[in-house]
Amino acid sequence: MNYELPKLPYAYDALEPVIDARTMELHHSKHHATYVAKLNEALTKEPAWQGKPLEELLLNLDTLPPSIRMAVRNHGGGHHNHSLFWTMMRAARENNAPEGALAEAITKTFGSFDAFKEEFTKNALGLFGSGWVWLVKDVAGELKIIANANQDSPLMQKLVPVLGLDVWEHAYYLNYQNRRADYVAAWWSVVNWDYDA
Ligand code: MN3
Repeated sequence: MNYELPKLPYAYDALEPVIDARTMELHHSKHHATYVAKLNEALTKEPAWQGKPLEELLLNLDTLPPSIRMAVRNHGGGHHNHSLFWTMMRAARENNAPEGALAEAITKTFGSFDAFKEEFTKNALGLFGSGWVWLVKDVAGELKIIANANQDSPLMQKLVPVLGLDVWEHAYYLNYQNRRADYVAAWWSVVNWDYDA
């Protein structure tokens, strides 16, 4: 069984003007599709590992055969990260903020929603090169913010992704060029806080 590129839960232009349709189309149909294709290609070398849930591979990266370990890390991580990313966004809303238990946990952990956004943004702007910033839950259920290089998945650190932001240039360069700060600031309005981690 091969992994498949998931359909977006909305149209390519649904996140405009925060993320433009062309960026979404390239990001999904080229970048994400390539991670899926390369993951499938790599796994043909180790048929015993084909068809397993991707989460299982990422959680147990160290136990994979060396012949596929790096491909699963990069392309499997890329496939999993992007699959989450699409569902963690929705059409822009004003005053977009979490509610309920997640809102309470964020306030308890970071002091306030604004303080959380500030800390998350600091990580996004401070990440050198390509990678992702994540709000995650650890094994004790505590929230924290991490910045991972490349396509490393929080699952590799036994952390549960709650919210992720792709800060690779391909995620924003067409619209924002080098202005990563503007991309991050605008992105808060398209976060899907109803995503269920
Ligand atoms: Mn990407």
